[in-house]
Amino acid sequence: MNKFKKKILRVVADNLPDEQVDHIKEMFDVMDTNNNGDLTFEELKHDLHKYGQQVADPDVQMLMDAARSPIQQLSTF
Ligand SMILES: [Ca+2]
Repeated sequence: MNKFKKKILRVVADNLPDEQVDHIKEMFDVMDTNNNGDLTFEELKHDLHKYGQQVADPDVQMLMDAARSPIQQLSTF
């Protein structure tokens, strides 16, 4: 991940209201199909396709990074 993208993700995570972070966490939990606390590229891609979303691989990666960032920050509290 490049520095610019990292910075964007950090800003997004820092500015999300708590409810939104909760919502993202719920989504994360649903998508974490093997419940190992981590969301893999394949899990996210599979879930998006399940709901009929045809998303290109780089976009899946971007979504994964965006979803992960707030979760990882939460886990450091
Ligand atoms: Ca998983």
